[in-house]
Amino acid sequence: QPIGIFDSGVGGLTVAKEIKRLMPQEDLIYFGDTKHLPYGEKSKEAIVGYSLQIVNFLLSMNCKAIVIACNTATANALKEILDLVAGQVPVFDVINPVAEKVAFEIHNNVGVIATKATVNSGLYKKSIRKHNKFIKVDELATPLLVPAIEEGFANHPITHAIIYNYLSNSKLKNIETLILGCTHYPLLLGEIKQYYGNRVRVIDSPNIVANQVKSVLDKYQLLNEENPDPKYRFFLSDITKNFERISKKFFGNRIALELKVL
Ligand code: DGN
Repeated sequence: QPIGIFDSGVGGLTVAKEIKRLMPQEDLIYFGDTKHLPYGEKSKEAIVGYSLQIVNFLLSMNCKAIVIACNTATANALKEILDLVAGQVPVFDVINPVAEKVAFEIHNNVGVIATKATVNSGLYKKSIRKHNKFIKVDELATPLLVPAIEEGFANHPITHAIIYNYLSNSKLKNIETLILGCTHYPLLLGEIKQYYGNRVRVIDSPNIVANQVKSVLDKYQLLNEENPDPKYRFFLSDITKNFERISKKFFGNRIALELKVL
């Protein structure tokens, strides 16, 4: 049985890639809702509606676990997704495991950059401070980054200028740790690290999430023991050139893009 992973577009591939690296025997089904992206600008109702349709699809494909590889969907639809799944399979999100780790391991000022819908939910701050009241958390919406990445502008002077503009915002002035609160942003990791040098620690969210998936699946004996030829299927609600390019870069040429309009 495959692990089901979804995002609004290419961002969740950063999580899928880390899942593949840590669990190379697993079959994966990825759903990118390219027709409805960016989620970051949508209402909660719309994000819940899209997310539930995708989760139903992944369950119908017999997935043994669901990974919400999108912060915006986590921040707006996690509760509704958990209600829908009703314990049939484990559900993983990209905010809670990161918030927990930061709350226990970091003792300085933390910044979060994310989409508007994630920042408006305040979920990072709430989840971190639930575990550790003493951490100062500042969140900044950085909405231009997702469209820039989806348009193929990672590592390009345009994104460079946007990053510099956002990161010099006074809200992030005194941070020592930065959470990339959107699964698209690790695609800009090099440029973000270049801006900060060694001053700020950037959290590796895909690694934290993939480790949690691995340890829970292991605990429930749901990991594949022997699967020398794992299958990777990618369903998109709209097939885009950028998705094709990035997914090939991450997963090699053995991938098939399939159109699935929900
Ligand atoms: N990748 C999504 C996230 O982690 O929030 C957001 C992408 C979007 O649609 N704005």
